[in-house]
Amino acid sequence: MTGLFTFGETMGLVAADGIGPLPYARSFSFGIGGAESNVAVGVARLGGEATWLGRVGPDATGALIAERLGAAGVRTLAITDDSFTGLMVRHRRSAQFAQVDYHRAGSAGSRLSPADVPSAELSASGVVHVTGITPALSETARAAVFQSIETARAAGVPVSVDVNYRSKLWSRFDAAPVLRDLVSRADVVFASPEEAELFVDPQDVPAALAKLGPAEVIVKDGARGCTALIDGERHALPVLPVTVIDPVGAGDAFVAGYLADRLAGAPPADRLATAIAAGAFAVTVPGDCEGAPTRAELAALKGDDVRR
Ligand code: KDG
Repeated sequence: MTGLFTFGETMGLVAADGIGPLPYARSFSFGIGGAESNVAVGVARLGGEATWLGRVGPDATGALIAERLGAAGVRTLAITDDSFTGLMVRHRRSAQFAQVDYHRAGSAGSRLSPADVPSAELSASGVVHVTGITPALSETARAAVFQSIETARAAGVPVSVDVNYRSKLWSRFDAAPVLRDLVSRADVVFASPEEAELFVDPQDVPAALAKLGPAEVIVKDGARGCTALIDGERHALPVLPVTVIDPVGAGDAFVAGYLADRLAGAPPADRLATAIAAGAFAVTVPGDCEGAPTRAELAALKGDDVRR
């Protein structure tokens, strides 16, 4: 296998339709969401091979996760656990700002453990992608992340890390040393400036992250685009002008764009251009992974007209 291998918690997503405070929401949509599976969906939509592994509960939401990811073309290794599938309740306070409540403590997804992750599969993949969310879920989930990184490194498989700090899961104080450790073991790192500043000097974030070890550092800066330091070379790209409907999932689509192109052997400048375009496409559609584009859709967007 030469594709992406990723694992983490995917949850049911109850999302208020429209924009405004939750008490005024008149209707809700039910879907799925999880940073790692969003990336897997993004890679699959772009024509890459992607495998996602995670624990789900013996409930309808767990079945929905397996079904949706499979339908999106992701090879899905869903392990059924005795506990429930976690849930998120999300509403958009404004077009740019989403608020989420988690119902996931003790969930199936949080009970992931090192024995769940098959070393042979992971070692045969083209890239292993993990996030800073999983180590915040439980001791066993944290161990699964660090053990998988060691297995990948021993097999010469590149490790990609999206820092993804979630303040509702752990404090800055608890997160900082773990996230720093994670980054120092990665080959490819994605972070926002705010996330990076939890554990590196804010003066020159790409350089400070690269100093920890990764050869490919990509700083996602929302509406300001991205900066990167890849194999010693600096890059900066602005965002593409699109109408923002829902910013959630844009970061994951960005990561998927970069990794899909990396797996396909594209040079850094092309990977970043695809990442920016995939992120732009994602914000034009409500939902976590629904907006991840295909190659044909990206080509239309690069022509600067998302309506084609
Ligand atoms: O990137 C979007 C994710 O934040 C969302 O799907 C939820 O994975 C998630 C998490 O744990 O916060």
